[in-house]
Amino acid sequence: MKLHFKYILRLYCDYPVFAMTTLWKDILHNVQQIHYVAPIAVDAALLEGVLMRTKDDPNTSDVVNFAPFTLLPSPVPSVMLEQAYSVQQDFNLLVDKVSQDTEFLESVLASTVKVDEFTAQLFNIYKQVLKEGITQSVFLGINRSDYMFDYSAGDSPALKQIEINTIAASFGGLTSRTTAVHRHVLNVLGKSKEASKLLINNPSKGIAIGIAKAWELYGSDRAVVMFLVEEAQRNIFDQRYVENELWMRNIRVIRRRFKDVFEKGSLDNDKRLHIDGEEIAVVYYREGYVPKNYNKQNWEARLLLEKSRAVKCPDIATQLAGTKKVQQELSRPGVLERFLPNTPEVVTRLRATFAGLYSLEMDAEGDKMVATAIAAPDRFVLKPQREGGGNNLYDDELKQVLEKIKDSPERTSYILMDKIKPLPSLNYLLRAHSPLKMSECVSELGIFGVYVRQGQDLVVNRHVGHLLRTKAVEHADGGVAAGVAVLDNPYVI
Ligand SMILES: Nc1ncnc2c1ncn2[C@@H]1O[C@H](COP(=O)(O)OP(=O)(O)O)[C@@H](O)[C@H]1O
Ligand SMILES: N[C@@H](CCC(=O)N[C@@H](CS)C(=O)NCC(=O)O)C(=O)O
Ligand SMILES: [Mg+2]
Repeated sequence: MKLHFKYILRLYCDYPVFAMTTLWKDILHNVQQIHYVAPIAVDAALLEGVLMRTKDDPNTSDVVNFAPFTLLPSPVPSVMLEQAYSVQQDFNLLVDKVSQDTEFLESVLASTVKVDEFTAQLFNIYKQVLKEGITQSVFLGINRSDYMFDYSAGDSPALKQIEINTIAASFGGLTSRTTAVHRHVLNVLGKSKEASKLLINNPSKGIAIGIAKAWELYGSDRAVVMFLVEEAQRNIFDQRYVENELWMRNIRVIRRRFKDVFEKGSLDNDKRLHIDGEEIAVVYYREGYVPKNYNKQNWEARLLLEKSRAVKCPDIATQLAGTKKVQQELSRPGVLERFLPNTPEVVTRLRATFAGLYSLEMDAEGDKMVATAIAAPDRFVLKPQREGGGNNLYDDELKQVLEKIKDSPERTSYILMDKIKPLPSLNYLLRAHSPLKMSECVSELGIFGVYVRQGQDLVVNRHVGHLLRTKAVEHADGGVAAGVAVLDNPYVI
């Protein structure tokens, strides 16, 4: 009897592993069927509007491609999805609190700003705004907390946060159209029962509702929302989904670049922001998170925006709150308690999602971690203060870089993180002009969070949907925008 119980328990515990590795087994190896259904999937994506402009022609919609996506939805254990959703409002609250703690941001980023020019520039703007006094009274956060499922401790997965994106958290629009694509693919494959299990998901609507609330609280019917957009606008359709939700609510949207703000933006006596005769209520940044987005004029434009009364999403402090260095410091004992006193259950929920994160400050603790990572580089990821994918260092490269900078303060521009070991599953990654082949893949789950604060009152705090991105295991790093990962949907197991 005892043995029997143990056997059942083991089977139960192994269930996610079993389901992760066997889902769609009957389809994946049927080459003829795959070749039949892949073009159907691509047409469905085009019909649904899962679109991206091309690399060669990023500023017209004359020729567009489907955005890359998986042929089949990928397995996601239900406990992982539930846990990720259940902690999102806590993360919203945390980011908002960190963004208001000047002393914390200053002390945590002190070494980083000495060696990282980009963080230093952002920090300078932050300081200038603080010095002049913050005129913005409504705050809007749109973030995405990203996770992978770690199987390094055995057969049951642990939800581990990769990072939280507090600026330009993307693909909430396109992903809301991918569910219909996978549903169609599964129906065509005779899996209508499975198709009906796919979750409804529309982050762009929740994001727009957040922007609309911030616009309303700004309190001027005539004012518009400004999307601050890139020079090369490949991902415009993802943005249009949010934009069109706002138009449907009778909120006018304009799209401008930093250059336009530099040339034509101005502040009035009340620090209200104006451009081309329009008053701006909300600035929604889809640009401004990497050094190459800035030249001298663009930095000036950023400063002007930050000085204004307009609701910036994010304001400069919230962008800084999303840095990797802050993420690492939040994992130190006692730090979460500083921001969330008297709510130990919230602290426990948040901390459970933290992977090992280590500082490389010029002290004994930093020395020890440098030596540990050089001795076992495959256990870690070395991360600079950058966003957008493709910046992290792994394995030999990690070792070489650490060996080079180990005695220099330059090492404090990085943080070190335990490497997550997800369980790979098989899929086909569909990308325009790429051959159809089966790949061993891993997925990253993101949950979108939206909050609005007026003065000290948090008037909105919600999770608004998810994004699953999947990449071939050969790539250690990189998202959809970087051309590595593709859009996906969770198939809950
Ligand atoms: N600790 C980790 N373990 C395994 N892979 C990781 C880890 N951290 C990051 N990655 C991979 O690197 C990618 C980029 O890292 P991330 O921290 O999200 O930086 P970015 O801001 O550039 O998106 C992730 O999407 C993930 O694929
Ligand atoms: N500028 C583009 C891309 C923005 C971008 O790369 N955002 C990052 C966060 S800073 C992201 O969410 N990337 C997801 C991915 O590329 O997979 C946009 O606004 O759509
Ligand atoms: Mg990322």
